[in-house]
Amino acid sequence: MTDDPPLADAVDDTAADIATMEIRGAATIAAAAADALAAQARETEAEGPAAFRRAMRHAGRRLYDTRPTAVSLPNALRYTLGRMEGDDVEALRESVLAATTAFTDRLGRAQRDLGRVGANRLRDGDTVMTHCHSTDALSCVEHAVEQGKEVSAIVKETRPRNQGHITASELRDLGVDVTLIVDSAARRYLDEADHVLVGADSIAADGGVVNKIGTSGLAVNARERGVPIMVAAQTIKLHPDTLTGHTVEIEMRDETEVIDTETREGIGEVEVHNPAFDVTPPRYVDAIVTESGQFPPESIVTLMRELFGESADRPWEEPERESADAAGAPAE
Ligand code: RUB
Repeated sequence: MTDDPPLADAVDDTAADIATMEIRGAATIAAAAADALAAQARETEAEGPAAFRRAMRHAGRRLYDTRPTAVSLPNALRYTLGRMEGDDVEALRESVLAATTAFTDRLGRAQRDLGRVGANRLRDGDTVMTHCHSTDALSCVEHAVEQGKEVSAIVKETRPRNQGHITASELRDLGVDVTLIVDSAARRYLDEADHVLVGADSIAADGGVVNKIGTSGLAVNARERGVPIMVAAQTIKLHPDTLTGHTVEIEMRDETEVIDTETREGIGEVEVHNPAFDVTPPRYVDAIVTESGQFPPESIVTLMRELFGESADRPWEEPERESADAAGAPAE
């Protein structure tokens, strides 16, 4: 085994911030990963092209290992590391920097474009119910407001980490009237909502939507109440591995997010589970809004094939041949 090449501080810091959720939300995670890879490209003191590529792959693996559910992270790595090319270190460096810049621009553009599509679904005077904090979902409201529509929001607080507070604050900045509710009040307030509007961490090939825990229960209740469910998700949320039958790994987080140790000990011996995400089956979703237009969930697979083909590469992994060479294995 060889030692992995050193990582730029920005890579270690970003990975730690993603793991502890200082950096959170799928699109924000992707943008931070691209920035970290750019820092790695700038700072890598590789002597040759092979060493440079190894350093970039190591940075990719460090970032990849942080949170398993948000596919935007591996898709960001695919986009940037997949465009790494050149015969010398400087050419490789330039290619990564160009790719990270293009990726970040694309993220911003996609969010604005899907926001315009989502805004067209909202009418003047509508009320949306939100869950968690999604920059893609908020872009739809922002564009509706820009179109001169008055929009109100019922915001679920979203236990255990209360990302609804961030949503409430950002909606207030847009001038939207906000009513904050506890999660368990959602069904009661659905009668006052015209849309459920959520984001996504990953979208599976069958149109299943992986998003913050509680989204699926909200969607089932909304369907029962006749409230349409809109998912705002730029195409970086499409999970290419699901094309070949893989399932999306649901992240389980620390129990201390749910209950502090003292309170827990006061209760007695209990198990505490803290799944971060759940899967909403496609039959409960009315529309997935992307930068390429809106799709019924069942047809998202067409877009996924167009964008990723049939297979998803993993450019952060060591190619078998190269790692064997580096480990001193005899050449064939
Ligand atoms: C965030 C979450 C968001 C999606 C989409 O979960 O579920 O709805 O990530 O966000 P967490 P965006 O707080 O655990 O990261 O639209 O900003 O990509």
